[in-house]
Amino acid sequence: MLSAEMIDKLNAQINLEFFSANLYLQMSSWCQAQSLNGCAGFMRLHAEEERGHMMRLFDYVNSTGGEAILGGIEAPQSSYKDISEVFKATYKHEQLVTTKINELVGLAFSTQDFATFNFLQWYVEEQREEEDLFRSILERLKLIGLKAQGLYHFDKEMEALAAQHMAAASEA
Ligand code: OFO
Repeated sequence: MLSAEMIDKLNAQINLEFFSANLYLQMSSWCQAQSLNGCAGFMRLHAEEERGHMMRLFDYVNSTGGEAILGGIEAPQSSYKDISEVFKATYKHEQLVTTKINELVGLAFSTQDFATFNFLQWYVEEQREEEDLFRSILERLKLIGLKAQGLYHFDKEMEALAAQHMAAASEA
């Protein structure tokens, strides 16, 4: 059985992952409205991945005799200046999620909750990958630029990246 404090913190993380899913889904809507369909598809796929992160936590809490509780979720930002602002926001958001995961790992370790400590290792690796992914997208965007032709290529690259992720997920 998990401590009450750990259940509360894991429930807060469930909500944060839900928020991440909504944030990326909203971004996909913004991208689609700008005719950046490759970016829209990538964000939509990422929103589904975030839902997976949420469900993994939800199932863990319930499997340990705790109760996963869904709280209110704040509305995500819906308008952006340009696509660069969108990806800067994703990178910043992933850094926040990493901080929260690290706090959970710290709590699990200091309270000798080694089952949760072990469970959280998947998130530690996932966050390293997520930060790396969004940082590399931002760097690519900087190189390609925001002018019409560059943007067209960037959008095509995002479409290919989403297809790659989908293929990798179906092999896993
Ligand atoms: Fe994007 O990793 Fe979950 O929130």
